[in-house]
Amino acid sequence: MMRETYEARAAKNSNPLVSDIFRIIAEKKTNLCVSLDVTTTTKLLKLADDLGPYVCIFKTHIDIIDDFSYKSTIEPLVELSKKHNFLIFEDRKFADIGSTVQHQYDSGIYKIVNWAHLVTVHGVPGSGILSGLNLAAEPVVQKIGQHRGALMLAQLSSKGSLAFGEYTQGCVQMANESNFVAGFIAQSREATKLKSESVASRDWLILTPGVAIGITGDGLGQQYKTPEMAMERGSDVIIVGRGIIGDDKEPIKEAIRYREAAWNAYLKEIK
Ligand code: BMP
Repeated sequence: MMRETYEARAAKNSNPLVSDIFRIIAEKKTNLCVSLDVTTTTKLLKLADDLGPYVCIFKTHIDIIDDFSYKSTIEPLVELSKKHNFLIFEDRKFADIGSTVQHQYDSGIYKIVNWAHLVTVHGVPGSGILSGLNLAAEPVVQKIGQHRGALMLAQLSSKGSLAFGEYTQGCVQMANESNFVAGFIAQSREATKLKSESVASRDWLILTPGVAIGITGDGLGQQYKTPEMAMERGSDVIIVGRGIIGDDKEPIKEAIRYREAAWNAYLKEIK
């Protein structure tokens, strides 16, 4: 499919966080997000420093870090995000009522809202989930002057996922009614278009996980497509975990390879 450049979309987008992301992608010439699914702070920070130049966004699952502490895990990660100009995306997959997610977002040991520019959100509970998250984000946005936003899980990459069809459409409807949503986790842009379009669709940011080269699955339901396939389906940013940081990989070499594959696929499609 043909697409506009990231620069053009950055200039037009009314959501400042989405504009920032498109700008970083264009400046660093990378539409790669690496999923830092590791269980120690040392590994997390080493990968963030080594791969920082090659990514626009790092995705974390902060609750799998064995030796987590705000001071030794988050503070250096935030410093690295400034050093290498990447954004941080905590893949928290919020899925509760508004009041509960508000506290899950701003309290506890992780205090996610303080440091994660993006978080993932399920549509299952209804739109109160977005209102609750937004309530937690408002004071932080005011205080530190950074933007915050949600990516709704419109589709998942895993086999047998129940997120398709009417459910996906419901998520898009919910997203349309909230300024807190920056875009979607999805396997195709097409799925994030409303069938009954009464309001003009926003220029959503689409991130696509389940991307790897030369492997189709992981034996636990993950289903992989190549960077080219994800980009052909209208993705803006590919998310790669084990394809780059897996035990048998050389992360820098792989990050360069995936970045090139996704960036070349984008170059082929621009108007
Ligand atoms: P990997 O590339 O190693 O399979 O990792 C994929 C990452 O993306 C994981 O962190 C997983 O939680 C996340 N993810 C996914 O795989 N599919 C989805 O639909 C949504 C996700 O967040």
